[in-house]
Amino acid sequence: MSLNLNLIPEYKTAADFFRAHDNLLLLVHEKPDGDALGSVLGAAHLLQKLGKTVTLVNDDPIPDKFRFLPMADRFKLPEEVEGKFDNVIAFDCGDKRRLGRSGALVADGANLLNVDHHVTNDRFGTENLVDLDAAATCQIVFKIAHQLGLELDCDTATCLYTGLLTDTGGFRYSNTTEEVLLIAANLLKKGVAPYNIVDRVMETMTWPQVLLIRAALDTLGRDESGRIAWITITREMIESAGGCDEDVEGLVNYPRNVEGVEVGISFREAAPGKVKVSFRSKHVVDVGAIALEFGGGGHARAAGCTMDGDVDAVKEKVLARVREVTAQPEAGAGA
Ligand SMILES: [Mn+2]
Repeated sequence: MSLNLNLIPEYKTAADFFRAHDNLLLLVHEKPDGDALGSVLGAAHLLQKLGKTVTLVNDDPIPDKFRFLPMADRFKLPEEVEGKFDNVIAFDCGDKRRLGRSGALVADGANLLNVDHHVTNDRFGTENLVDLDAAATCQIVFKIAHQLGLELDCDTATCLYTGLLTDTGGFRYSNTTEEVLLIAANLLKKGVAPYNIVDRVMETMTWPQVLLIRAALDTLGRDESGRIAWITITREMIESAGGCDEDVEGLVNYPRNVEGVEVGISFREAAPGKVKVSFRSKHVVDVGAIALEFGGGGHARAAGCTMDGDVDAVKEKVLARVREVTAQPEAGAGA
């Protein structure tokens, strides 16, 4: 299969970094998702192939559904690692803060390569490969492998396929490009079992997750225009379902998917006085820009922020701003 990949010059920077350094610390954002884990583990396999030693660290335990990823058992908590690292690569992480406690393992003056696709990325690396055209950081890692001229084995391909799958919502979101599908097809050729992966990471739900869907849908609200809809998840709802914070992931798609809705929002009580707000939009509203105004970030169609205050106060503030933005003519009123 001929692959005509769009390789911006930073791919060479990244490939050179992979070749030049050893004893690397590999980091991703806290509460890692499929793309964060797929990209860092895919890169770990590539670096091992280059004969490098890697250390994988994250603030949070790896979610059960991602433990099948080859080398996922190598992750350590920052407390379990001694010393600081002079050579570091961060994946799928828009800014240094999102590295959490693990960020403290980066030595002063370290060589830090920042590999990401978030439009809000602040270029915190000493070298940066921020490819805004990439649907997933896994897509970027695939292209680094291509730049390095490395053949992918099935384990590496499985990691990269997982992130491509999750960050495109199962190849459904607007970031699903020709290049994404060409890369996915190439990964299948390496022996990836697509049904096994999608069943583990996207289809299978735990009982608490289903109970939380039921409870969350009970809170569904919509504004007068019908263009904004939301759900609310309280601590009490999560506890009585016997679930955890990750179980809430993806619920924001229910309000977003309602016919006529442009912006779907979920408000989750993260802790007393702290609310995690997730935004999804369909066609025109840049929710990444809205999230940024509230101290968060993300993409034009998917973004989030964490705000201080009780759920009702946060909801009022956020809805007022989203109403304003959604009512602007360029936000496609009547479209
Ligand atoms: Mn990503």
